[in-house]
Amino acid sequence: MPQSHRSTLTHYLIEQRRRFPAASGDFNALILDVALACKVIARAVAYGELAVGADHQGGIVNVQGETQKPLDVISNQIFTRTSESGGYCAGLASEEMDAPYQIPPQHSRGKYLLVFDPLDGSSNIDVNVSVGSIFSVLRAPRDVLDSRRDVTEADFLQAGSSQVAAGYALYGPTTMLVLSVGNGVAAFTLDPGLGEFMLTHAHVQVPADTQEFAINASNARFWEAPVKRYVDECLAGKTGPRGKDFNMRWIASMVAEAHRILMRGGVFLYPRDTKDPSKPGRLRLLYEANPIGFIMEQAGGRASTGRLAVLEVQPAALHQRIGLVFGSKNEVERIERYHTEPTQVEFDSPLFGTRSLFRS
Ligand code: AFP
Repeated sequence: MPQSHRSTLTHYLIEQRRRFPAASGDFNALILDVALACKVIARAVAYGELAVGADHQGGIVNVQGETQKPLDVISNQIFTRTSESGGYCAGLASEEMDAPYQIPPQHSRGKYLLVFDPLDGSSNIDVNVSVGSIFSVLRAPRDVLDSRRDVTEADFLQAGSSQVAAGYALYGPTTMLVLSVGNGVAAFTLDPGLGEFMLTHAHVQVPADTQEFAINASNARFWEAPVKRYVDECLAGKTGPRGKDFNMRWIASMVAEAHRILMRGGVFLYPRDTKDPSKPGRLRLLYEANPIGFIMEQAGGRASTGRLAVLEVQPAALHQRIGLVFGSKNEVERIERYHTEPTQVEFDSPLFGTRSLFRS
């Protein structure tokens, strides 16, 4: 049932803009473009297999009879097309594109850089798990605006603390948009009848404590000692040093894990490990860690590499990967503390001690 008494995303943005009397309105318009892209992607995701059929050769075709592109490629096109024409962006960067995307000459250029992962979790879309789009808004450097030059990779290499806004859309049982414009976190639910994002969670706060953690345990043999210690203690539950039982979840769609943690607390780890020495982590700093880190910190949680706040990391490359731990503040701080303390095996752990399941 539509709930017209609720605020829309547009109302929320207008209210937030009152904090900046000199604002031009470009920022709000950019966020509304991003929200539009998310609505279009939500629809594409919702059609799933209904959007595809087989051609005479058995290939996969869409309803227009064209060869079907993977949904992450389609989502990238939707994000790009929706945000290039408004005149609010100086350039775009996407997890799906090797280099920064230049705003075509027929469109005017604006003062923001938009960074996005158009469809996070897409490798699991075949099994119908929740997936999402993650985005981050940065300011274009002054000389880009003055010279109107093309953007370069270096323009995007800004620490997460410089983000103007960040958010994600989650395509689950309902489509939600979660947004921070640097003044807390608000969550909106898409009313499919009205096509509007309605404010449903005005001040999202991550509980400081939790008894739920998320990690891909198949990587256990590659973890560093502080992570092993942390997980080991959680698994030991009431009988271990934590003195309480923990629950575990792993969806393999970070945006869905982030949403669960935002709604009820928890801690997520995709830490630096030794699996592939060329990749000091699985997740991307600019497209995943920074925007989710911004949201977590704005909701009273914490996001860290394990060693320092993720928002303080100076990016070195557009597609840089990084170890990431985020969620309930006290738990993330504990994991950071374990990275500074000498590792002690305090008890005979079922996972890593003498009775270890994962002994290397
Ligand atoms: P995809 O977008 O390629 O599906 O990757 C998803 C992801 O970056 C993140 O959303 C998950 O937490 C993580 O990968 C899952 O990785 P594992 O497959 O190693 O569990």
